This record gives sequence, C-alpha cells and structure tokens, in this order.
Amino acid sequence: MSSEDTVAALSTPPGEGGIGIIRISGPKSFEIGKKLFFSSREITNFKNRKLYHGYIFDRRNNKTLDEVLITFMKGPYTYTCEDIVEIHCHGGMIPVREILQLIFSLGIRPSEPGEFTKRAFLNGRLDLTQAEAVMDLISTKTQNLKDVAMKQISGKLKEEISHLRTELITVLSNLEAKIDFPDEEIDVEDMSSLKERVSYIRKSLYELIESFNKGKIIREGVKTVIVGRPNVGKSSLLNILLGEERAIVTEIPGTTRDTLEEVINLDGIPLRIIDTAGIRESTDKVEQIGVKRTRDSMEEADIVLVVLDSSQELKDEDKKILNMARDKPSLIVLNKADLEKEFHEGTVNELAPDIRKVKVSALKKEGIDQLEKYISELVFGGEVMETDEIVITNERHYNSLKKTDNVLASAENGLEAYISEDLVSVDIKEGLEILGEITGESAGEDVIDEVFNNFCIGK
Ligand SMILES: Nc1nc2c(ncn2[C@@H]2O[C@H](COP(=O)(O)OP(=O)(O)OP(=O)(O)O)[C@@H](O)[C@H]2O)c(=O)[nH]1
Ligand SMILES: [Mg+2]
Repeated sequence: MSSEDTVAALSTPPGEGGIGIIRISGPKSFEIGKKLFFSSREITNFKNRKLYHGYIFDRRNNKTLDEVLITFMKGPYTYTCEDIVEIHCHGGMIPVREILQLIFSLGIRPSEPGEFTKRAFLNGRLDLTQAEAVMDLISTKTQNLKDVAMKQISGKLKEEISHLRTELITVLSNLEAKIDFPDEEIDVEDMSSLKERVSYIRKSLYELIESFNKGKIIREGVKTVIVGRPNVGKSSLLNILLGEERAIVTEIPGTTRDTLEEVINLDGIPLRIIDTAGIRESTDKVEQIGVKRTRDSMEEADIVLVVLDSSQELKDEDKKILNMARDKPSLIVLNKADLEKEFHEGTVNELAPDIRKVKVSALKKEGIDQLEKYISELVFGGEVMETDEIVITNERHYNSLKKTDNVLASAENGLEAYISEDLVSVDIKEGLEILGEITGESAGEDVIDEVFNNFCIGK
C-alpha cells in the first residue's frame, strides 16, 4: 500500500438507509470529486469542509446517478491525514453501487479493510492502540467496552506506554554511560537506584496486566452456566433473566435436551447465559448426550448457577451437582421460593458453606434483582469499574505486556546481582522493543497487517 494511491469505499453500512457516505482518500480524491460532481449552483472554487449540493453525473452515458451532498477536506487535518472527499448520497444499494463503480472506472482503487484507519496510523495521526480502539468502538455491543474504547482513542494507553518507555530509556542511557565511560567520574545513577526504576516500571506493568482479567470480561463476557437436576426451573430462570420466553418450560423433567446460549447485558457486562439439560442418571440416549454437554459447559464456565428446588427434599443428584460446581465461582439459586419449603437449608449450608445462596421464584419473578446483584458482585468481586483507570481489553496488548515484564524481571535480577551492565541493557532494549509493538512504534509489518485485517471495509 502506498499513499500515492487513492482509495474509495462506502463508509456507512450497506443496505437501505437515509444516506450512504462514500469516502475517497488520497492525492487524486479532489480531482475525482470535481470530475463527477455537478453543483446545483455555479462554483468557482470549492471551500474546505463545506457541504455542496448537486448531482453525480456519469459522462460515459450522460446519466445522472444521484442527488448528493459533497465535501472536500484538505489534508493533513483529516481522518487519514490525506485529502478526503465525502459524498453523501441516498443510502440504497443501487445508487451507492453506481457511484462507486463510476469512481473505480476513473482509476481509483477500492480500499482494503481498515485502510482509512491504517493510513491514519501510517501518517502518524493514531497509534496502534488508538486504531484498535476505533474497531472496538464500532463493533462493541456493550457500554463498558465502548467506554474503555473511547478512553483508548483519546490516547490514555498510548500515553501510559510512552511514559514507561521513557523511563526505560532513562535506565538504558545510564547503563550505556557506564559501559562507554567505565573509568570516568561521570554523573550516572548507581545500580540500586536503576533497580528502583525498573521495579517502579514493573509495578505499573503489573497493574496493566492485572486489569486484563476485567478487560477480558468486558470484551468477551462472562460464561454463566445454569445447572441443576431436571425440573428445578433452570429454563424458567434463563427466560426471566433474558426477559423473554426463549427456552421451553414444562412440568416434564428432562424438557431441555441440549444447551442453549443467550446473551444479556448486566451492568454493562455481557453475560453469556447457558441453559443446560438437567443432570440425572438416564437411559435415554439424547438425554445422556445432553447431560454430557452440561458437564462440558460447566468445565468451561466462568461462573455457575446451581439451581435447587426448595419445595423438595435435597436429593443425591443435587449434592453431586453442588460438588461438581465446587471449583468454580458459583451461586446457589434456591428456586420455587413461592412454594411450601421441604428443603433443609442447613444441609445446603453444610455442603457448600462458602457459596452464596439466593432465594428466588422464577415463576413469580421474585428475588431476581438480588440474584443479578450477586452475579455482578461475583464477576467483579464487588469492585465497581472506575471510570478513569486504564483497562487492557486486547489480548495482543496483554501478551506484549507480559513479555515485557518477563525481560524486565531478568533486568531487575541483573541489577540486584550487579551483573554486567551489558547484559542488563540487552534486557532493557528488548523491553523497549516489545512495548513499542503495542503502540506500533516498533511493530513489524506482520503485526500491523494483523491488526488492520480485522477491520471492516470503509473504516
Ligand atoms: N411454583 C414454581 N414453579 C416453578 C418455578 N420455576 C419453575 N417452575 C416450574 O417448574 C417446572 C420446570 O421448569 P423448567 O424451567 O422447565 O425446569 P428445568 O430445570 O429447565 O427442567 P429440565 O429442562 O427438565 O431440566 C415448570 O412447570 C415450571 O413452571 C417457581 O419458581 N415456582
Ligand atoms: Mg430446562
């Protein structure tokens, strides 16, 4: 890709819409825009960023393609830092396609996925973390990821990484001064003070790395598996949490034969709720497979909701299920609280003393707020998402931070043991390099391509 190229794409979603916006970016964009646009008024000189009304005209067959608004935006103060023309046409498939075909017939290339943002990156307007946040902002379905993405677009992560790199450069220049002038009385920091600096950097790295637990939840959601004996009300619970009759509910035990997944938004966290087949010994082949799937999804679960029917005695199967859920963060849902209680709460407390219990009635929709509150607390350990902390939500960033921390651990040990400055400086340089991959300062073409390949066309 070279910025000698001029590229074009539809930047709004394809389909029917009030308007469709076609963007052209690159050195030939103004020339092309002027060629295909016919203004409704006489214009001698297009002003920067002003909207003009007129028509797109195809000279090849003297056909007016659409009535549009057009704007000319002079680089470098544009999204890509290049000259950009935007055509606001009618948002139907046909007008958009006709105009794009006309543009391509004039020697303009269709843009690749994410190419406008890639140009913004290559032209230095965004770093990689900001570009990735643009993609998150477009694709996210939850408020929390959107908030994190907005922070990242504003450059918070970029600044933090750049601050850590500056610190590393200070350490490195001190080490190099020692290497270059070993015998001279020069004003450099001693090894223990350099170690302090590295410790401080590692502390900041640690906080970023730790935040990924939260970030992963924000991005991928929490896999929440509902398990229990047949007929205890698992599907009823899913329906209540979802707010619609998604799963089939009947009084027949063994109604749910296969796992079923739906996503709800709980306090900005995507909760991927999975309803499962009730666990019991069964000779029915379909049910056996369903039960196996239940066990499998339990293994992959982030949290488990064990549903018990409080209108019945606790059965051996309940105990088995409670046992299975032991290793996972879980909650015990005492369902059917609207009925007469048969059930020994004391036994449940004995069996699972550390697991929180919540009484609900899926039928009467009671206790559901409390259940949601407990789920939310289980997910974030009672912590509230702070609005101005940096949260790492991207696996690529996480991996690079971990790698940086590894080499800095080695540097820290080296400084502690007073080993040669040369060896420590190798680690520091490597740390600098890996941190630079996050922002793109030292990222290879493969990393950059990987990032932008995930983008949609037109952004
Ligand atoms: N009284 C009362 N009945 C309930 C409650 N929750 C569910 N039920 C009833 O219990 C029966 C079983 O409910 P389901 O939601 O199908 O139970 P399940 O755990 O999904 O059952 P399987 O899919 O067979 O494993 C249905 O008749 C529900 O109406 C409740 O809170 N109170
Ligand atoms: Mg069911």
